[in-house]
Amino acid sequence: MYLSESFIPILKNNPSEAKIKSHQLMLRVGMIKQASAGIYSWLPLGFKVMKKIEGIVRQEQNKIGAQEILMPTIQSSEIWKESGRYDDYGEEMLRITDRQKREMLYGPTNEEQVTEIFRSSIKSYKSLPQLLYHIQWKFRDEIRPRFGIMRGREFYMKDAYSFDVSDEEAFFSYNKFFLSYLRTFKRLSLTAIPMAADTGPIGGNLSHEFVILADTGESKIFTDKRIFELDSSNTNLEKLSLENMRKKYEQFYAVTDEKFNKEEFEKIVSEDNRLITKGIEVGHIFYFGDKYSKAMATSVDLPGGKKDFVKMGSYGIGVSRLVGAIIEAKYDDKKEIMKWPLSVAPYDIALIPMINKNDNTALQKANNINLELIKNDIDAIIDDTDENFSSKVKKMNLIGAPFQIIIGKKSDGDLLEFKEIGKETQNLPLKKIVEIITKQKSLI
Ligand code: P5A
Repeated sequence: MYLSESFIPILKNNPSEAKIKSHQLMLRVGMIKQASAGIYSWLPLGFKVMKKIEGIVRQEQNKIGAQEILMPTIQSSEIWKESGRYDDYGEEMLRITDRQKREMLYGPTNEEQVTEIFRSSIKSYKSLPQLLYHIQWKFRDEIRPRFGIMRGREFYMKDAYSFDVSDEEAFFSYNKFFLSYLRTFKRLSLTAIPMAADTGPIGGNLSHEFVILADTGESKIFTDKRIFELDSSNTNLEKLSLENMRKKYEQFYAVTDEKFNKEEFEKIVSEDNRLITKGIEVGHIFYFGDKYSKAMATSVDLPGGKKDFVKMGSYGIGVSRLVGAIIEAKYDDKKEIMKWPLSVAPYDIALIPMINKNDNTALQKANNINLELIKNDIDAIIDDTDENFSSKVKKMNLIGAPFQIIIGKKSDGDLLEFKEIGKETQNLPLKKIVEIITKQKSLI
């Protein structure tokens, strides 16, 4: 893709309305455009990143046996009246009346809708467990939408729902999502810590928030530092392996402020290991047993002829928020250098030819390099403009492709000036460059 033909409206300076670096960068490089308070259009660069995040989230859901569906954004008030949340949800719910005067709403979450789907088809314990998810826009009329897409009113969420026959089986499902979340965030190059959390309007008494550390985060967290050293790569999807993994995490104190108890914290965690800081909530999982199934008369036949309400959990990932969360983690706003993890980068590599007015040999060379990259499934952006070198590099540093090739005076012969962002420049032949990128892509 040529930069001159792309829709990447880059601003010279940081927009003054943005208070945190992710919001600054997203506006600066034209990833999003505000439509109204807390509501955004996604422009090509931002949309590409969000879609890549969505793809990884989807793969990791599928790996634990969750099945994808798509529920609507607009829901009927009837099911919310059944669950009792129509009134409880209050002003955060956007209520709509259609032309027949029916009360509708823009879904803030889908526990009711998915329970309605489940109860119309599944009648027996033999069909359990069921793990269903969708990736869909949500609307919450947040009182203070802020920080761009971090706390939007309209936002993109992956929400999954589990249906089980007993508490024991339901914990098994809960633990599968727990593992899937650790794997998902790792593939996005984030260290997300599961923290015991409050359940708020979703309900239930077992819940973990997945939080990444960031000074600009809205969650205050209290934790034992040693939790950062844990690793779940040896865990498999067997019941016992999953239980042990969760125990491993739960042995360390890690809570959000609603669950914080100073006395307990100071008793359990030695001074050296205490960490009190801020973070961004990128995921949240809940177990609420029969809260919705009871209210919405959703039961299954058990062996022996009895019936019982199904046991449910729900599991959310903020897909649009993750775009901002990754920027908070990876953007050096002092040097104005963004380094997207290769797994979600809008482009794999930037080609920066030094173009003189009457000489387009460097651009020609960039085109030839690009043909070879395309053959190898490597997605490049080429700065084909005749701006000066330093402003070209500046722009590409903001766009944030993890690799760059500079095609200038020095690039005679086969060796190219190749740079992995954050590392020293190397002179390498194209074949070697392709090898390096292909290898890193295979590890995503
Ligand atoms: C779990 C899935 C739920 O809604 N019901 C279905 C449960 N949980 S949650 O914690 O309320 O939201 C899940 C994740 O969505 C992101 N999120 C937001 N992102 C951007 N703007 C918002 N206003 C917003 N609200 C929630 C968070 O990442 C949260 O963890």
